[in-house]
Amino acid sequence: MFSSTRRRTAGAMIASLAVLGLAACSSEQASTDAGSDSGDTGSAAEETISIGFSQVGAESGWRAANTKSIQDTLTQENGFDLSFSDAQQKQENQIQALRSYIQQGVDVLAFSPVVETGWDAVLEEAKAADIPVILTDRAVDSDDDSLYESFIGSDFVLEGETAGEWAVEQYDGEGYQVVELQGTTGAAPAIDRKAGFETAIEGSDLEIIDSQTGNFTRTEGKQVMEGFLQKYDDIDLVYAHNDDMGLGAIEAIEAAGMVPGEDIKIITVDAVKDGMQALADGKINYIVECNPLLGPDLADVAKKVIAGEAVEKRIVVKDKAFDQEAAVEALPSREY
Ligand code: GZL
Repeated sequence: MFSSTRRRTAGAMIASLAVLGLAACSSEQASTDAGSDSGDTGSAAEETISIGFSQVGAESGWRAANTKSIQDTLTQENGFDLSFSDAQQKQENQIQALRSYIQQGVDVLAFSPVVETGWDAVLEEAKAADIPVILTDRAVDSDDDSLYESFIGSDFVLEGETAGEWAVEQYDGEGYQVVELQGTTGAAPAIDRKAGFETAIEGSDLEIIDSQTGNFTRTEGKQVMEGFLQKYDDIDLVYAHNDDMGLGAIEAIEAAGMVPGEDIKIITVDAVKDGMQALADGKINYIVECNPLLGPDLADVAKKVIAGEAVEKRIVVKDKAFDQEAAVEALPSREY
C-alpha cells in the first residue's frame, strides 16, 4: 500500500528537483529517493497499484462499453490489480463495496456514483484511511472537494444544451409538443441533461408537456413511452437522456402504429452502436455522444496520484454529436 507520506514525498521530491533545475537527475533517482525515504527498494513506478472500482450497474449499452474500457485498461500488464463490483444501480451496494475496498486496504478507490448525494460519510472513511478517491463518469454533490482527487467525465449540461439547440434549429415555429424520458432520478446526467435542454429551448415554441424517469433502461423507457402515448395524441418529439430509453420509445411508437423519426421525432444522448444504427436507419433524428471510454484517463490519474503528482480536479471528456447522415458515415468505425 502506498502511504500518503510516500505519495507526498514523491511529489515534493519531483517538485524540488524541478525548482532546483536538477532536471538532469533521472526519474529513477527521484523514485529511489522516495523509496529510500520509506526504506523500500521498489520504485513507485514498478509496484502494482491495487484499485477498487464500484460500477453503477449494467443498465445500458453505454455502461457495458464503460465497464469494458475500465477492465481492458486496468490490467496487471498495465500495473494494476483491479477489484471490480457491479451495484445493480443501488447506492447502498456501492457504499458497501467502497467500504469493503477500504477494509482491504486498496491503494486507490474509484467509482461512478449512481446518484449525486449521500457519499460524504464513506468518502470521509476513505480519507481517514488515507486512500485517494477518483470519480469517473458521474459527479457527487459534496461541499468538500478534498474528498476526491479528480472527477473524469463528460459535461452533461452541454450535452443537454446541444440536444436542445438542434431541436430548436430544426423544429422551432411548429409548436412542437415534447415528452422527456429522464435518466435515473438524482443522477448527475439526468439532472444536468434536463437542465441543459430546458435552457436551450427557452424562447422557442417547443414545449415539454411531460417528463418521467425511465431509469436509463430500454424496458423502462418503453413502458414510460407507452404511458405517454396513451395520455397524449399529439406528441411531436421525444427527448431521451440515453439511447437505451430512446430505443424503448421506438418499440412503443411502432407498437402504436406510428413511424419513429417521422411521425414522432427522437433525440437521444450516448451514441452507442444500437443508437447509432437506429439513427442511420432514420428511427432517431439526432444523437449527442457521451464518450464511455474512460479507462485510459482513470489509469493515468491513478498512477499520478500514487506517484504524488498533481492531477486536475476536473477532467472533461469531449463529446461529438451526430445527425442521420453523420451516423451512416461513423458507424463502420465506431469503437462502441
Ligand atoms: C453518462 C452515464 C449514463 C449514460 C447512460 O455518463 O452515466 O449512464 O448516458 C448510463 O446510458 O446508464
